[in-house]
Amino acid sequence: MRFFIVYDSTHKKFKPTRELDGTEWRANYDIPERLESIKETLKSEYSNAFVGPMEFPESYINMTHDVAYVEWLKERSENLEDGEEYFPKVFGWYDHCFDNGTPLLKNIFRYAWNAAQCALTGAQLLIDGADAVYVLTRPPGHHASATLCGGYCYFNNAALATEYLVFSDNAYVAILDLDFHHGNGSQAIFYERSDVLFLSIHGDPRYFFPYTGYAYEVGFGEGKGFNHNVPLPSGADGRLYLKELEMLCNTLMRFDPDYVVVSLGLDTHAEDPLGGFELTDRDYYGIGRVLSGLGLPTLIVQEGGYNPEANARAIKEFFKGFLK
Ligand code: Q9C
Ligand code: ZN
Repeated sequence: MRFFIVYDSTHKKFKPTRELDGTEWRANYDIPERLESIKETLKSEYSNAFVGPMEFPESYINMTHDVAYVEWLKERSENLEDGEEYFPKVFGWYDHCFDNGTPLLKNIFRYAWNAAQCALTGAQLLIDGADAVYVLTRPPGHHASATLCGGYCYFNNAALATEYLVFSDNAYVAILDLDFHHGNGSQAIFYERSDVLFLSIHGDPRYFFPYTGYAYEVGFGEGKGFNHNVPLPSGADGRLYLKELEMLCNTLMRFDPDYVVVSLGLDTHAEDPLGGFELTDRDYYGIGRVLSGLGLPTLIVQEGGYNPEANARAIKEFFKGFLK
């Protein structure tokens, strides 16, 4: 098995401190430790698999994101003071953001682009013949659409990697989004496409952020039938989750993709402070087994997961199963 882990320590300098939840300020959960704990665990078992990111032309961002959005992010990014946190205004798309939980900090453009380049590196490694690549990066990406940031996401890392595979390798790609939250950005980006299949399991949109991901969202036009949402109730456990995952994987195999891009959130863990599922460490072993059973070149992109200790245990089990 040719397996790589793409990691870059730049993310440690990105330290958002708070977010607005309704009218209440609370701690921002996208902290460096949530990734560092994963890195430490994987370093002890797979240190030879670690590689750094390659460099790509900045224009590649526009495979997925609108020029005006990128310019806005860059302008804000350059003009903020050190330590200043700007909360985009969400009224009337005055800013390019859909929630109050996604602060802009000085150099946010650089941090977001760095994460995206890690994902593009993963895609390039797959094109070069790797069997699997894990992109261990933050900020996450799956809530970001062509024109909006939100849900801690600025550039859609998984979508950029997907576009890169499509354009560079003429590929058909299936995106399997396993973060607790619905990947509204990824869904929006590929909603009218039939060359990219989007599949997602997530918390019930009636109660959980980002309040989308109903089963009736099935794609549009060319893309009709190429979008599958599986919302699960609060308290969903590993048994239910794995059953639904296996069914979704049958749909995936019928699509017959060249590559699979997994948006892997570990916020499905019972001990996660944001997610509402009840998965245990051992369930991630099962998820790893199911994904390796697909037998396809796989890019695993890190998304959410906000309990550093639980993240480390979950990822260890995941790769025990996946690389078995
Ligand atoms: N005021 C990911 O797991 N925060 N993002 C809502 C709104 C939602 C999670 C706060 C958390 C987003 C990638
Ligand atoms: Zn999430």
